Amino acid sequence: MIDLRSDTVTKPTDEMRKAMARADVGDDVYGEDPTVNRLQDMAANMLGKRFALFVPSGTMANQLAIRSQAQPGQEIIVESKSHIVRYEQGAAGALAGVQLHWIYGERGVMSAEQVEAAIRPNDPHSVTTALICLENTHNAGGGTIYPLSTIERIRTIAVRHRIPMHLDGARLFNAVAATTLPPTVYAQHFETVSICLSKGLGAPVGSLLLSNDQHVIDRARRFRRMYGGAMRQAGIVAAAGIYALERHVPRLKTDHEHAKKLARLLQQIPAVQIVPQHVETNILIFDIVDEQRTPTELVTALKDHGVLINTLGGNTYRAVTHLNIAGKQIDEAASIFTKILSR
Ligand code: TLP
Repeated sequence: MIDLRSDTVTKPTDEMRKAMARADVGDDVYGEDPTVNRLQDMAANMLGKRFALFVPSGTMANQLAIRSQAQPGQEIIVESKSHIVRYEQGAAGALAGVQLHWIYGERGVMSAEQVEAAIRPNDPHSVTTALICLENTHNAGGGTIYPLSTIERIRTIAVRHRIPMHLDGARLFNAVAATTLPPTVYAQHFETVSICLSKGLGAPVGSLLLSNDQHVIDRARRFRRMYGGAMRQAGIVAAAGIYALERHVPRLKTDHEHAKKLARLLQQIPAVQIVPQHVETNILIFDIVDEQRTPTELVTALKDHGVLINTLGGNTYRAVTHLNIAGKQIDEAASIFTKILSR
């Protein structure tokens, strides 16, 4: 099966499993897991932040960033298709008590002007803006890399209004691999950054929340406990994260090449509408016009022939390349699409 549903489906490599089996562990609620501590230090160094907190998921990392920096009744600025808006089960409202002010970005990217216009006035009638959240790369936008110049412009506005910024960097290392900009160059503009080890980096579990602010990380640690995310001998999974950060960052370029190749091959199929230039990293978002089948039937037909993809609603679909997809499977996947869609 060529599983292009997500880069979350990757399985740990044998070497990664060996690193997990060898991991030295302790109780992380006491701060005594040496492998978790090493991962946190390593990630903090890579991102140029002083503190890091290991958490079970990207969703939790985002939610801890929100809960730790915004008060119930405040508002946060987010892009309309961001993971925080679409895929976190309304947690920002349910758990942090904040309301979302969402902006319709261009393939997930908000402009500085849009962000500035969304900041609430300092007026006793008005709700207050507590946090500005960006997502890089932007998942539902199609793996879009946030242009650094846009981040810088948004940052200037945020500083002027004294509003902290959070980066959902679940796939920050895809942006790093594609642009060759160091992660610190992105991270410096944000009070908090979340990164995921379980996406393109290929670890089975785990994310980190990073910040220079000890107070924010201390609060996040308390809320991690509240949300049920304080783990014990988590070094077993942290070891996979260390392995992934040490070995799997440069290879993300291969996933990007595969995604671009798949986009070019899919473009040749008349029923597929895709703009290959928009495929900047490992995510392809495209439309398929199929008069014969519903989206569910189409996905099932592809599955029956050995390709798995996700529907995003309407005629829109998503395919994601990753560690467990070999180059020849890109050609195979494209010919399966051609076969199914030419019937
Ligand atoms: N994304 C998943 C699904 O939840 C949609 C996927 O298959 O792409 N931020 C971003 C930008 C993400 O794409 C994801 C996961 C998360 C956060 C959440 O990570 P987890 O699944 O670890 O909670």
